[in-house]
Amino acid sequence: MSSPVRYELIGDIGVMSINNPPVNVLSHPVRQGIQDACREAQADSSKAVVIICDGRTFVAGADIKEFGQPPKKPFLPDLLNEIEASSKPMIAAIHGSALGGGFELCLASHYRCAVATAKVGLPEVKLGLLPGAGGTQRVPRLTGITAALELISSGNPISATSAETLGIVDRIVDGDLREGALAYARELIDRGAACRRSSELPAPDANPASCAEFRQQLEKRARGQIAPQRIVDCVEAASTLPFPEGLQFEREAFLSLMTGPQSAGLRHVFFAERDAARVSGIDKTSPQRDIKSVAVIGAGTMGGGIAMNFANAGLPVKLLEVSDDALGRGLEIIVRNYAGGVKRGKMTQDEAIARRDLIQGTTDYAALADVDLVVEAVYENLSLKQDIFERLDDVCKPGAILATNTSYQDVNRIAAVTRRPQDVIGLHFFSPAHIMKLLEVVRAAETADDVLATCISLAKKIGKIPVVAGVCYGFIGNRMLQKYAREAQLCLLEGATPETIDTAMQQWGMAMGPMRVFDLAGLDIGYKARQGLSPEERGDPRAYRIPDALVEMGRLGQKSGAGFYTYDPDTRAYTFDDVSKSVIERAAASLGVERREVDASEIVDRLIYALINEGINIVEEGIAQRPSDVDVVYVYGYGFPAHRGGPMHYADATGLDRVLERICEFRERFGAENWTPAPLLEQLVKEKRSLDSFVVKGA
Ligand code: T1G
Repeated sequence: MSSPVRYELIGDIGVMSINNPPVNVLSHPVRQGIQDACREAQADSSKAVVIICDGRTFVAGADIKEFGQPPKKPFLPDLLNEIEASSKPMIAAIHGSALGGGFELCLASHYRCAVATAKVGLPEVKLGLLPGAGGTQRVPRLTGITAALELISSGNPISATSAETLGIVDRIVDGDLREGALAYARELIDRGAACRRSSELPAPDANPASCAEFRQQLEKRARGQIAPQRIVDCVEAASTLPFPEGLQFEREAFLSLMTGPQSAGLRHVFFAERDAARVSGIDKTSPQRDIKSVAVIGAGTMGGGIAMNFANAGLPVKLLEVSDDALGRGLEIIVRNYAGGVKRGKMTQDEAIARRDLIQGTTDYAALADVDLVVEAVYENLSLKQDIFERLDDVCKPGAILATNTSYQDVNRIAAVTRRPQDVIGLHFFSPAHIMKLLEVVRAAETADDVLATCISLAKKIGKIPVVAGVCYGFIGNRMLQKYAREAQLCLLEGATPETIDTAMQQWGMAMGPMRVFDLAGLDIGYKARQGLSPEERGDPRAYRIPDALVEMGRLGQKSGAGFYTYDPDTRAYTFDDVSKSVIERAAASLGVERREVDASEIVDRLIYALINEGINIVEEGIAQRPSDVDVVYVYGYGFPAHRGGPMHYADATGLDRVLERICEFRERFGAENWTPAPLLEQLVKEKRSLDSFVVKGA
């Protein structure tokens, strides 16, 4: 099989071209090809060598799929040392994104040129890793400790021009990169430029204050994560150890992270996110409908955020409300959100204005006659939604996709009121809709394949991560959340406090404790949603005795100044007050619940294993296509710690036998009503299999 690396001589310049689509990762054949080309260049008549890539990007990193497999020589750090030791100047020519090992390849080269649109970065930390091929030793020598700490611990790519300012890119090339790189090589040869080796630069000045400050920042920003702290160790080592020892120090830290559970979790999420968009019977060649204009029904918080998503992607949006007042309020929210985006540096003022101008308000359904997609985002009431879909069925052109943003309602019953159920789908955004990346794409019984394919690719276009869900109460995420919330409320009744529950879950890794999440979302949302539910859909009545009591006394959560906690109107500082305490105690007394000490480990296991058990039921019923889809939903939609991989991955990592054992303990203590083990869990434990090995029928 031909090597993915070509080497040729153009006059007295060697050109090494890497071609390993789609993103030129440094798989073993690529590393071998680079080594062969580098050795050939040492012996030929070349006076300098350009390293360049075919396709859409420079090398995007090591091949993550190879991690965990027996390593094959040449190992990347050794290969890069060989590149750096070259007797002839090595010149990296960058386009697209030079990331991870790809950027380390550039750093081991003696010179670096790039087109202005290129980006460079070391995103290893986002995989629970750190640069393992010299990045933590070469970058500090080029930029100093502080800039290196920011670049490596954030994992965020920077522009070629920013990299030039930092001194890690030497030349910005206008026009064709290959031509520009050859001209730059010519210039270097003509001026007798030496092989400039980063490893031979003086060690950066130690900066213990900067290191200490980053350690503190990272404690908060990456709570519970190991890799960020190890990055500081390695960068610090660059100022205290000679290069070879620093490289060894980095290698040991990298290998320790690579074989640890946190990187396994983050790498799982990386691939799970991409797998989620795969639907059996649908692929990139499947027919799709053309979406050139969109309408959103409802200009509330959700509707406004949804409209922004499409405007941000350059699509004109008609935003419909029932009155000019409601429309005006909705458009004001959008203007405020864009102003916030400008203030946070997410966009320029001009970009904000251009996007805002793509959103046109209307109160007339006739204005929706020509749109290609409508997203209904009104209040969670089935009959209201059905009325709207009847009107849309009359007004919208044939072939328009009619989507509902419902969080819970039965999309089949919404589709049933139209004459075009094949055009109806659920697009469940998460609040705040213009920020949260998750999008549950709810496939109803009659949703056409091209409608589903269109919505999956449209989700990516608007920067969302699509996960396909079947129709059930709460789809994937909210159905699991109901069990998680149930256990939180029962722990509260039994003696835990909102603080002990929130602290336990946040220390375990959840972005926010459940009590604060409920207060933030508004206790009245659940209260109103429950009014229209059957007892079976409502679940354990004990689980909402407290929130119902709080709502009925006007404590709706943060928006009313008090819920489980009271909130300072200025600082939003929250405290657990006596009113809330007495509501809880009264509820427990009325239910005959004996109060006791509920420790953190019991809280964590009850809430997380409730999530896991329901997630496994969801997989078994085919509501989710695969277990990793459940992980994507909970990591991107509900703040589950990505370094634990998501509920399903965490269950596998814990051991399904251990999970089953603990659930059976809870069944003994709390009853089978809430704690019947998922049949699939029992089956997998019996067969000694993992969730990861389970493929949903027809997926
Ligand atoms: N390894 C293996 N496969 C990868 C990959 C990687 N590093 N990066 C992407 N892919 C696959 C991806 O799964 C998908 O596959 C296809 O390529 C297109 O990706 C030693 C240890 C480069 C910005 O973390 O950020 O180097 O779904 O859909 O949206 O110090 O891919 O088509 O089958 O994401 O245009 C460090 C990870 C690795 C970069 C392009 N590098 N990749 O985004 O396409 S560790 C990274 C990305 C490392 C060294 C360390 C993005 C992208 P499929 P895509 P995209």
